[in-house]
Amino acid sequence: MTVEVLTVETIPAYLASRADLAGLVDLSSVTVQEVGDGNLNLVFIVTDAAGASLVVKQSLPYVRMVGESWPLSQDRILAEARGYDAATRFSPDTIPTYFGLHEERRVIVLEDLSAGTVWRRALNEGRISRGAAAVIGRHVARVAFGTSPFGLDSADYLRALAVSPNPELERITLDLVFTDPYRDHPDNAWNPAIDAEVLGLREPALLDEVAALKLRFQTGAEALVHGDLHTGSVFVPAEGDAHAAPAKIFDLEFAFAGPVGFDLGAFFGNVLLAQARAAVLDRPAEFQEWLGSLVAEAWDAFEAELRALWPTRVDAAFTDGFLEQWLRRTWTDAIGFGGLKAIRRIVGLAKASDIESLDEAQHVAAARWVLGTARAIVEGREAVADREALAALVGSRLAELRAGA
Ligand code: SR1
Ligand code: MG
Repeated sequence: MTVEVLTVETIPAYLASRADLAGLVDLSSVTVQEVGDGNLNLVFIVTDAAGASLVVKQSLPYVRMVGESWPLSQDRILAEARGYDAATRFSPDTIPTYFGLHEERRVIVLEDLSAGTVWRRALNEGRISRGAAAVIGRHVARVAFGTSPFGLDSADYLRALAVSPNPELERITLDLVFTDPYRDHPDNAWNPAIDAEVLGLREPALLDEVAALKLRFQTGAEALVHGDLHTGSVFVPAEGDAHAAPAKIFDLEFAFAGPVGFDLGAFFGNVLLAQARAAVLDRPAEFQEWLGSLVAEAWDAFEAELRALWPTRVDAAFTDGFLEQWLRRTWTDAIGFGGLKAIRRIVGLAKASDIESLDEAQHVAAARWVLGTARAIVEGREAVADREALAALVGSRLAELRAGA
């Protein structure tokens, strides 16, 4: 089914037809801007003369970054709505206020957070955002617990699984993260100076690990996960705004029933990109040290929240000893997925501005470093037992990058 696409001109009449939204903005004085700068959707910010505002998001019948030649069902907004429903229930303070789904128009309406900054941009500018990584950890733990067999009885978990398909977007992730960077594909592109590193990604030792992680992604339906939790899916406060929440997570259209480590990994992989950028730009030591603390901050918050929720689990057969096993497994998954999430942003479609906006010499050095470091993490992840071991691995490689810069 394809529904009529909204425009800046049609938004006021559309909102006027939504009695459930009456009073959120004064429709007699609104201005509308289309601000979607992501890869997939339309995003409108609607602001009235008094400054009240909201966001209207509609899925397009194709992939925005490519165009109508890549059709994509507008049903993905239903997956995003399920993601917001779950997050609203289990972690309302880590997402924008969600005003609900209008299924017939494939539209969701959200609190406008645009007074803040997308975290990737803040990182690119060298800004420190304290507490944001902990928000990610807490959010992942709460939604994971609430939507998994830890928080749901078995029948509810199975029912939730049955109504949580997101096959088209899962397919995009399977292709872009787990498949295309490791073979010839027309959407791949890289600077020829890193040919050797890119072609090295096709060595069997790595391909075997990519395969294991791909199967884990496809079959590890532990909980409803965000599915695309990179630093472009997080708002942090504008510089100097001491009153705003430390971070809010948005863009849940890739939500699916998957392994909990996938969301943490998405964040970890993007921290790696930010670290490479900061090193080649010789950012101040305080900023680089803070970047080096983000994985631990997110993981510690995740673990603490999970441990706090554990006594409320619905099934005592999940023993305390099993929790230790599960946390270890989730850590290993997370760093593996993180490595692959970093690699895809260097080689495949949909690259990251952290690396793309560098000048050529810096770009080459950073991209080469990301590939080598990500590969070492993926291949060695069983031995990278905890956040200290990961920090040591990344830290020693960063020292080499800085020495060569
Ligand atoms: C075709 S969509 C490309 C990418 O944009 C999203 O942010 C996801 O990361 C996806 O892989
Ligand atoms: Mg997105």
